[in-house]
Order: sequence, then C-alpha cells, then structure tokens
Amino acid sequence: MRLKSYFSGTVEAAMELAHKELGEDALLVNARPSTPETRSLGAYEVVFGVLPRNEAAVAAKLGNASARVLSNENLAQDVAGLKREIERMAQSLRVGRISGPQNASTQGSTDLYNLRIENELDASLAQQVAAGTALEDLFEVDSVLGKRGSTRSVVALVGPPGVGNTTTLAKLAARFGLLARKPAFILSADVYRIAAAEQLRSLSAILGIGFDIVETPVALAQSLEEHRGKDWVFIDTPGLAAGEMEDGADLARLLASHPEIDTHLVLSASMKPADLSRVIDRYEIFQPKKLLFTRLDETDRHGALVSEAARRSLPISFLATGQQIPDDLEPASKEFIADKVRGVNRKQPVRTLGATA
Ligand SMILES: Nc1nc2c(ncn2[C@@H]2O[C@H](COP(=O)(O)OP(=O)(O)OP(=O)(O)O)[C@@H](O)[C@H]2O)c(=O)[nH]1
Ligand SMILES: [Mg+2]
Repeated sequence: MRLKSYFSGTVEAAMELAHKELGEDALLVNARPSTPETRSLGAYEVVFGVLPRNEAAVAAKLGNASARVLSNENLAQDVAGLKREIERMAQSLRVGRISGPQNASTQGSTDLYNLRIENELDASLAQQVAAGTALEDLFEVDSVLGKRGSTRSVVALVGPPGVGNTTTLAKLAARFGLLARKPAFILSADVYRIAAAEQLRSLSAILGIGFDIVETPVALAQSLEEHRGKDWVFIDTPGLAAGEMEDGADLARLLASHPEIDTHLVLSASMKPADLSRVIDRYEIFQPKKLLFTRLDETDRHGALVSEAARRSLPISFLATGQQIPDDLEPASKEFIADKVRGVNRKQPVRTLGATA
C-alpha cells in the first residue's frame, strides 16, 4: 500500500490531482485541516492510498509528475494498520455504504466521501463538516405555519409542476384544519388544472373546510380579506414550468407583497442538485420564506436539501414522504435531515403537527 499526502486549498482540488496522478482507484484515506507547520503548503492535507495492484503503474507515472506530492514518513509507519482499514473501506465503498465501527483516522474520509459523493452535499459544506462543523449547524428548520405573531395563519404553497404542491396543501389542510378544530379555508389559485382544483374542493367538503377557486391575484386578495376571520387559510397555486414564470408574475407579486402570507417553495427532494438550484432561482420572484421538500421516499441522496437551505438562508419546513393524505408529511427535523445526509437511517420523529402551530 502506497500513501501520498496532498496539500491543497480545497479537498476537491486535492482529489482531482490525486485521481489524475494515482488513478481513479486512489482511495481517500484522510482529510484534515493542515497543521500550523504545513499550512503554507495548503489549507488541507488530504491523504490518498493506492492499492498494491496499482502501485507499479502509479510509481511509473509519478516519476514524471511535476505536481507537489509529499511523502509522509510518519504515515508510512502506520501502513500495516491502515492497510487493513483501507481494504475494509474499499469493500464498503464498493457496496455503496460505509458501515460498522470506524476509528478516527477513517472518519474524515468516510464523511467526505459520503457527504460529497453519496449524498451530493455542496463541496464547501462537505469540507466544513470534514473540518469539524456539525451538519446540523449548516441549516435551519421551521415548521411553525403562518407569520409569527399574526392572529391567523395564511399559508401558500408555490413550486414547479408535479412536485406535489396540491397534495401537500391537502395534507396540511387535513391535519391542521382538522386537528386544530379552528375555522379553515382553502383557496385555489390554480385555474390551469381545474380537475386538480375540483379534487381539492371534494377533499375540502369531506374535511368540512370551506373552498373557493380564485381566478386572478386581485380575486385572491379580495378573498383573503373576505376570510379574515378564518384561523387557517391555505392557498394552492399552479405549478409553473420554466417557460411559464411570466404567467405567474402577478400572483408572485401579490404573495410577496402580503407580509402575512407564509409562502413555502415546494421542491422535489429527488431533483438533481443543479436543477433544484435553478428552480429556486426562478422562484425568487415569489420571495418564499421556507423550503418544503416532497418525494423523500424517492431518493437516497439528501445533501442538496441542506446545500440549498444553507445557500438561500431559508429554513426547511416540512418533509413529504409519500402520496398518502394526510399521513405522509412530517415537520422537518434537523437531526432527521442530518442523519439522512450522513447516510444514517433514522425514523422521522413523530410529532403532533397541530402542536407546532
Ligand atoms: N412518491 C411521492 N409522490 C408524491 C409526493 N407528494 C405528491 N406526490 C404525487 O405526485 C403527483 C403530483 O402531485 P400534485 O399534488 O398534483 O402535484 P402538483 O405540484 O400540485 O402538480 P400540478 O399542480 O399539476 O403542477 C401525485 O400523484 C401525488 O400523489 C411524495 O412526497 N412522494
Ligand atoms: Mg397542483
């Protein structure tokens, strides 16, 4: 087993260099902030291992390498112990999950690999975690519905088509409207998908909650005024695709200009990180106050939830985990999300939704 330390400004840059020089099979053994003595060489010391079967090829390649690669004599002394550990890691990585007890020397690399590659956490956040920041400190959650201090809760869900806007609204209305046993009302501003609005009307009837379709932002504003006495108002909006944002501009202005309205941007947790980021960019016109993620049941990669919540400084409000109304919805919990990103399976703590309001 050959070990090489790379000093670099970022762990990613070191990984790139190591993969170029040592080959794609190079194993990330450890990543840690440089010591004061070695800091001038780069902010991070990242150690890679080359499995015995690849050593000859790498040795030949390294003969011509011009990059700064430092041998670490101390690490060489630990080769025998590390070898066993690295082989165990390699085996774990092949099956896609690190498992079992780990010692401190493998924890950093395991975290980094899991966070960055397996869970698609933003590179700089993954580095922060590898350097000791708790995942839970990177983002916020807030599942209190409505504007704090307001006498009533007005909640609007906005988001791209098909992510589960209407289903989630129905879950919220069913659980809060019914549990709280306070007057509630559902307004649908979705005039594009009348069938879906009619489904919501039927559900409202079953729940004994008032329902109306509002065809314009002006009608929505009037309706909000009309239902001033309702403790809960839930507003469903049409899912707007990239090319339809202009159609939603008036609605966006109305929702953004009403400080009382608690607008949640509904996003699918199974979207690719880059797409997720683009969707959030385009929904900025709605000035959402929270991010709500659906389809957690459809993905094992949760890093992007934390990346986006951190990047936008927006709390995560709820997590939808399936199609069942009202069961498959839970208030977001930091521990649950952080465990998901770490690759640990933990059941979302069961909390009474009504109690959070
Ligand atoms: N697997 C899974 N499916 C979900 C979830 N939430 C909603 N769905 C399903 O996604 C489909 C679309 O849901 P809708 O609530 O109509 O989505 P929408 O965003 O309102 O769609 P449009 O209004 O047509 O843009 C339905 O089949 C839902 O049952 C979830 O958390 N997990
Ligand atoms: Mg809908």
